[in-house]
Amino acid sequence: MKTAALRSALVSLVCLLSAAAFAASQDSAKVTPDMIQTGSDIPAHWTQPQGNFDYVQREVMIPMRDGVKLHTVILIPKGAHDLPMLLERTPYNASGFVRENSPHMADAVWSGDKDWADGSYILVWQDIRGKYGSEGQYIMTRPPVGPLNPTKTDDTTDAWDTIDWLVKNIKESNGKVGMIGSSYDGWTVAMALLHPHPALKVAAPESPMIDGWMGDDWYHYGALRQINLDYFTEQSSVKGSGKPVPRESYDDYTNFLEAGSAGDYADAHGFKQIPWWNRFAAHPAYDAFWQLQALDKLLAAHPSDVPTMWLQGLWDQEDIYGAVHAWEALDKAGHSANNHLVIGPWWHSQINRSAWNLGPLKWPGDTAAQFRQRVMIPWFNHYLRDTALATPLPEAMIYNAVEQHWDNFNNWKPASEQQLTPLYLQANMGLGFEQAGSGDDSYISDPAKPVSYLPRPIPVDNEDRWRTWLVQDQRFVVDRPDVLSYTTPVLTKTVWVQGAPIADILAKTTGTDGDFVVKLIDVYPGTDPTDPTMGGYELPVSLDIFRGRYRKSFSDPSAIPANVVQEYKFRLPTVNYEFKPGHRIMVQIQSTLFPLYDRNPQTYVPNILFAKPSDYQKATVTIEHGAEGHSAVLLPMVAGAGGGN
Ligand code: PG9
Repeated sequence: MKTAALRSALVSLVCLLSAAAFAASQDSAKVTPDMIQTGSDIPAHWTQPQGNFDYVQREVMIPMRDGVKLHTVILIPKGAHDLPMLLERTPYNASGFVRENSPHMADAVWSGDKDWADGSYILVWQDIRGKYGSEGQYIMTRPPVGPLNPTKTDDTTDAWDTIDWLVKNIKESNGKVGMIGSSYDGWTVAMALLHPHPALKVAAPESPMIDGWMGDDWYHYGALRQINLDYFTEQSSVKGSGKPVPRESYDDYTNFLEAGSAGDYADAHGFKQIPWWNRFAAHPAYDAFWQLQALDKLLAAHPSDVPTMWLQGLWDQEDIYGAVHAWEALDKAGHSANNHLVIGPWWHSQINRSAWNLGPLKWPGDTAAQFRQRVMIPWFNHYLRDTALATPLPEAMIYNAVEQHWDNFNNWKPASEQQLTPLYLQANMGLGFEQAGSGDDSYISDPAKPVSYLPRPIPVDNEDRWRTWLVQDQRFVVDRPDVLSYTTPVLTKTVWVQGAPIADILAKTTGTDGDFVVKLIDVYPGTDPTDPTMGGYELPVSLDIFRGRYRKSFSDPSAIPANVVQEYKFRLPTVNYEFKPGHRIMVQIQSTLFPLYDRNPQTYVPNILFAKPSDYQKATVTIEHGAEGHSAVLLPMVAGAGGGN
């Protein structure tokens, strides 16, 4: 009985507890107003707490003299006062230069900028007119105010107005500005130098685009760099970041060959909508359109007192012409005291990355970081922070890629003042300092089978292959019947070249137009015990292309008389190179470098960009090294080795 009473009491208790739990669960299922969101979960304004940040980021719209406002991103170290400002003006999205949402300024910025983000500089990036966050209209490398620009503004006035605003409004600054930037951003530095604001105290145009027709991004001596056609859509189809041209094939050799002329390719991909393409395509020769925006000439005519470091790479695959020619023009005009030339062992813009190597060429350390930290920043500090310089910057610093050190020069000679020694093409594919044997060599140049500039396939967006194509082992073309390779015997003494070699080719062709590609190559010994992969390597030391119709005048092209020997004389990129004993020197000649450069139809037409399929004809090209002319590469040879001057 006792047990039954206890059981019944327990059952009652369980029932009671269950009822209470049910009532409680009824309460917790109640929906209250704070559970419901009817608007967006994204706040109208988000503020990142930055208590632990070591910098402050400001975004401002800086007004220009015509009222247009330019979007500007400014990073200021926390608690800063009396700091100089480093300004970069860019068409490549100022906001994108601050890549990481990090509390530390050096982690927030990218690559080479980290060296400037140690708390001793205010960093400023600005979108140029018409790009990304800036107002106004975009014009590709907008020509200076003048005949090609009837407005009152250009990138000289915009830089001036920006610097003026910065020194008046950034209270944390010491009122001094340095400008820096590579490629297009190097061009904006050069433009600022045409009439610099007095607060601009120092400048470094890095791999700047200076003359787009002669030897930078668009043409080299009149041959179109058609691989850059992607740049037209990426840069000019929309205000922000445009897309490259869509491809049918993985291999760009096929894409461009099947398209026909560069103009056909552009038409097929909608380029007629882009005003820049229409202007560009109407001026294939070096007429007023190009002459009046060639910055080397403009800089020499309007020299500044701003201490300026002109930088580029020895194997700069995009703008190998600009810095050297700007510096030479200024030097010739008597302005070498404040203008310095620096050529490092770098691909295009590698000064702002790490540079332990360039393709297979390895350096003893990060040559770009070392240069930034040991030379460039102390030099900027000197002008912007009044710090002493341990040693003055020499007139020129050029890396010696063979001895792997920098050579300093206090009397670097512009190409026109150099003593040149001809290295002659000889019979039996020989090469030497004497004219030897008599004769010529011929090849058939067929526009249907152009010589590739890289081993195929050439994928469209392979950055590594693009950056290193100028150091590509040339053995991949040496067996082609349309590539002539002249080689010296094995060297017993060092041949040291410092300056710009000149190709002096005497040739005839059965066509009425044609291109000449000349490469100066270092042929490594067959074996290399320290690095077997370099055995027999054929390293291009300096190379370029020349469009035959411009042999007499860049502005006034003329048909080549068929079967009549003509001289094709053109300057190759500047070098500081030692061909060592045991190596051989090679000179290679060919008529195409495809698809980097468009094909010459080899029949004279008014505008090669719009050549028709029937204009593309095979031609027999004959290179002379005898009675009809002595083709050579003229070398700026120097005696001895090591040092500088
Ligand atoms: N080489 C690129 C460029 C400069 C100027 C005009 C067009 C292209 C660059 O890297 O910015």
